[in-house]
Amino acid sequence: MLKALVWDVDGTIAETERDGHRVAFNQALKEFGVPWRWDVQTYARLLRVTGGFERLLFDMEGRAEAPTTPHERERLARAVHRRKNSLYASMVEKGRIAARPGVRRVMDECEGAGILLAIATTTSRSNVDALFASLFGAEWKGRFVAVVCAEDAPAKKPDPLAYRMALERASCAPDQVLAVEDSPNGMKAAAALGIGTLVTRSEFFMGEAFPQAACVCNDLDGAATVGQARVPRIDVDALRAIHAGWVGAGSGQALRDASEKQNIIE
Ligand code: XBP
Ligand code: MG
Repeated sequence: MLKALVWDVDGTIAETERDGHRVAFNQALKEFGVPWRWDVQTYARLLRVTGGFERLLFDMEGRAEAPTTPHERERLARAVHRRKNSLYASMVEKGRIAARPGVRRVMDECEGAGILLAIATTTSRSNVDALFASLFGAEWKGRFVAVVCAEDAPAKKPDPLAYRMALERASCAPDQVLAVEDSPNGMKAAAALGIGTLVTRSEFFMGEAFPQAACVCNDLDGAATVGQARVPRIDVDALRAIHAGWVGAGSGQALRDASEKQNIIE
């Protein structure tokens, strides 16, 4: 039985990256006198690195203008990242980021059907607080049985730690939940525990195939193939069918086995 829906945040709840985090990063870089900016193409490439701080550090490693010692790079990255989060929060508070299609509806329908809501994200807690207060109101926390952010799970996706903690806090087994994700790294994090994933491709990952997903759609209000059927949009019946198909086919166990085998080989 489907007990909970575990949501990713960036790219899944809202398109936060191109006009949110990226713009705030560029503003913070400017304020700190850092001479480079991230255009959309560069940011698309850097998004393969999860975590804003880690992304910045990764980018600095390839830049001649970056500080030379690892210690100095880390110090600058920390300061820029902190400022970026504060700029991002101000943008979000002004209502500049909207929820993706169908997100509010699916959350409401799940609550109506007794399906729990949880969050497993690699983004900072301050970003989740700002975004969710703006989208769902000041009382948003009461709607979620677990909210796992970067500070709780420092090993970022594709590491499964955020999902492991969300399951623990929601008192759920991997086969009692579905993850909702937008990116390959997010899907891999859920798959490592055998959790089935409904992928709602975000703008930077439209071209991805997501072979390990339980179901793939372009947004929750759009059509999707669930088992043999075509559904006009994702609703509670579709979520239950996706989940039942995933568990019934033993896909979770197969992925868990593959992931364990990979860990042994590595
Ligand atoms: C996406 C991320 C985050 C954001 C920026 O997380 O990788 O790094 O891009 O947020 P998810 P921070 O899709 O798991 O929500 O700067 O706070 O890391
Ligand atoms: Mg995401």
